[in-house]
Amino acid sequence: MRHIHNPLNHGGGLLTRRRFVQGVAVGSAFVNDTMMNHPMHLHGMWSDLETGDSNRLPRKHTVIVQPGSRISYRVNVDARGGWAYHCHLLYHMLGMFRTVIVS
Ligand SMILES: [Cu+2]
Repeated sequence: MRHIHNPLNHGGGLLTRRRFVQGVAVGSAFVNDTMMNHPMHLHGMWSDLETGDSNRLPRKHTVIVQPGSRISYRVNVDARGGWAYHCHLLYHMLGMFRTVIVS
């Protein structure tokens, strides 16, 4: 599982960014090259799924990333503070838990 242009790199590798600026939207994507679902939860802010139709952007707290898929989304960074960002599978939390700081 890889996270592109995002503070969470799910499954190892470099942490590419962990600080957001309030009012600046962030677009990113997950690429799931594992064999399981990863329900990714960013606390404090919504994630709008990019479906290719600008009139249809499902607003999610948890983005479910299917095996072998790529999913992109946008976060309107509208809440200052420190937020958890993690996979909801308990046994993934230890290695796949990050903090996002919005300032
Ligand atoms: Cu996971």
